[in-house]
Amino acid sequence: MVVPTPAPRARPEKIQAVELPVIDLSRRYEAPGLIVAACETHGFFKVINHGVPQEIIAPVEEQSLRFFNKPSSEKLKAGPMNPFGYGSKNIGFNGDIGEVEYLLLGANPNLFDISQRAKNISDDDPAKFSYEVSEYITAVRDLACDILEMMAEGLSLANASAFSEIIRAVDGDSVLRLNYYPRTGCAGDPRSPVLFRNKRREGVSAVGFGEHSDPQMLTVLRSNGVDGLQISLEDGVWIPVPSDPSAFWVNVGDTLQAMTNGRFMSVRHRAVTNPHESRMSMVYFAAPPLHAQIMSPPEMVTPQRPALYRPFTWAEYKSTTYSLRLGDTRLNLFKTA
Ligand code: GA4
Repeated sequence: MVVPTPAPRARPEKIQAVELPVIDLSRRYEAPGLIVAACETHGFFKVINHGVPQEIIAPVEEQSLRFFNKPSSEKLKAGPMNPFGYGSKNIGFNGDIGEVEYLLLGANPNLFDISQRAKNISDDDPAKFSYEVSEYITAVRDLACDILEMMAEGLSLANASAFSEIIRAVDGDSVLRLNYYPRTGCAGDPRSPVLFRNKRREGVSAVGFGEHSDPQMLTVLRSNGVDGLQISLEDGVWIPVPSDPSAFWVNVGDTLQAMTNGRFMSVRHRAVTNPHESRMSMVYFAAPPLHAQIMSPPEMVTPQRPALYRPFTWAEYKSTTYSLRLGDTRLNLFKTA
C-alpha cells in the first residue's frame, strides 16, 4: 500500500507594523552613525534629502510605464532575459515565478551598451530612453557610493573607500531592474504562487517577487506611490514598507554582510501585489567586478570576532546564486569551518 506523504503545511504568516529607520542625508555629521546602526538592526533604511533630482527620476518612471503598458508582443522584443532583457513571471532560471514583469539592464556603460538594447525597448525614441536611464544609473550609483563611504566612516575604517571603490571599478557588475507588479484585482490569478486576502482593504494580493536576500553589496530602490515591499527580520513575520516616491529605500546585500564580517545584515524581503493599483519599482543593485575578492577590511576581523566567511570572488558568489532558488540562503555556504 502506498502511504501518501502529507502536503507540507504552509507556514503561518504574520504582518507586523514596525517603524523603520529613516536617515536624513543632509544631516551629514550624524548620518554615518545612524546608517551603521540601521544596517546592524534592520539591514534596511530609508534615505531622505538624498540629492537625486526629481528631473532624473521622473523620466525613467515614465519610460518604464510606457514600456510595461505596451502589448505583450511588443514587450517580448526586449527579451528574453538572458542575462538582460524583459521577463514576465519567470524569475531566474530554476523555476521561481511571481506576479511580476521586469526589465533587467546592465548598469555599467563599459560592459553593457544600453543604446543598443534601447532599440527594442523604446521604438519611439531609443536615444532618449538610453540617455535618461544612463543619467538615472549615474545618479543612483553616486548615491550608493556616498552611502557606502558613510558606512566606512561610521565603522571607523582607515580606508574610507573600502566599500565604494569596488562599486566605482571600471568593470563593476551592477544592474538596474525595472519592475512592474500589475494590480491583482479581486479575483487574482489562480496560478499565482501564493494568493491571500488583503486584510486591511478588500481584494487579493499575490506574491510578486518572493522572499529572498539580494546577493550584491547594496540595493537602492525607489517605487511609485504604491505599497508592496515587505521585509522580514524574523521567520514568517513580515513588516510592510510604506512607499515614498520622494525617498529611496536602501538595503544591505549578502556581499556587504560578508565584507562587514557579519556585522551588517542582508535583509530578507519580498514584494506583494496591490489589489487596486499597479506598483512599479526601479532598483539599482551595486555589485563588484566579477574578479573582485570579497573579504573584510582588517578592522572588521578581530580575535573576539574571527572571520565568519572565507574569501571568495563575486563571480563565485554570483554563479552559486544562479544555481540556487530565489529563497535559498547562499551566504551560509561560504562560512569558515
Ligand atoms: C535577486 C536580486 C536581483 O533582482 C537579481 C535577481 C536574480 C534574477 O532575477 O535574475 C535572481 C535573484 C536576484 C537571486 C537568486 C537567483 C538570481 C533570480 C534567482 C532565482 C537580478 C539578482 O542579482 O539576484
